[in-house]
Amino acid sequence: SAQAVTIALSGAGGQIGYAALFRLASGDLLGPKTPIHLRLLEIPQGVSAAEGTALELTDCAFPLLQSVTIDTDPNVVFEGANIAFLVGARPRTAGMERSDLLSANGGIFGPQGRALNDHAADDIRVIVVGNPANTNALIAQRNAPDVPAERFTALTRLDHNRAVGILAAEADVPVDSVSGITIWGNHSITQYPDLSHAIVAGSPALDMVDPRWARGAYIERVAKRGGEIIEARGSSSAASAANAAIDHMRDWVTGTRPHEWTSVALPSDGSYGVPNGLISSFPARSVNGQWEIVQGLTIDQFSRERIDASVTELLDEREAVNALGLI
Ligand code: NAX
Repeated sequence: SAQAVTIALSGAGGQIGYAALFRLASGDLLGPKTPIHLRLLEIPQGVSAAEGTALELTDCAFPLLQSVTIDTDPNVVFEGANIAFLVGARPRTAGMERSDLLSANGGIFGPQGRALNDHAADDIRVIVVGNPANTNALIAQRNAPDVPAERFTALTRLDHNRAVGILAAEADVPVDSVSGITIWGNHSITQYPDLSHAIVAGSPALDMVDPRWARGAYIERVAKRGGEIIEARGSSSAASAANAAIDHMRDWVTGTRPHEWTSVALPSDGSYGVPNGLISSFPARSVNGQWEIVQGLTIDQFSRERIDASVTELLDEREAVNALGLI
């Protein structure tokens, strides 16, 4: 069998952790030949729940699962990690200002970034799921100066998968007949799900669905899908979020399908006018284990305004964490 891979996951006692860990241990990420070590990070209040999950992992008797350990110290958990899912974060609670939220998360993602810098394996790949995901990823990345910046990404694949599913339902085609969708910008309400280049069953999406829907209700439905799930389920997206994080990491390691792209929040190289270094969602392909931003897409005025609005929000968040001394 292949060499064992060490996967670290923070927030292991939470609901996304519960939805992700069994799939990671069963081989959904790296296939049926790669042995897995799981390293679980929690805060003291979450350790017992993570221990329960670890007991259940034992009870699955997964052939690939070599070991599971739990710790509250990121320096211990990230030792030798090849892959890190940073899921645990400080949620916004009543009365919390945005600066309180950013500073509480800075207190998490700063130390985690330093721990990754000092202890992770040379090939470390990081995805941040915990919100505000893009800016938390930026904080971790800036605190890990010895790790190449492009190894830090944030999850917009859930938004992307939602955008695919909702378009396919509207056009009444199977999801694999849909391609060329992009989520731009921040994983927030300002995100821009863009159908300008999307294809539905071989034809431009904007010929297959009402273009007013595509640039109106559709954008809102995708951007507010998280709220729709909370209303229906009574708690936030968990299995779909775990699934998207695994899709993101699998594509990163093993490559996107030929002629297809996905959406990834990654450090900008200035493409499409997004300021350098900002962790913003782009159309991207994974080639030889590295994300490449899809180049040369035409951006019309509607798209330009939408992208700029979300990027402005990201710039504001960067400014705020900079002022707080977090980056
Ligand atoms: P839960 O509250 O169920 O679990 C979070 C877990 O993280 C808890 O067990 C908590 O003890 C732990 N935790 C908190 N701070 C930690 C730290 N410093 N180190 C290690 N563990 C820590 O939340 P869950 O539903 O699992 O969601 C986790 C995060 O994902 C939230 O921030 C949520 O907003 C975010 N989401 C992001 C999405 C995305 O598309 N980017 C979508 C899904 C999700 O809402």
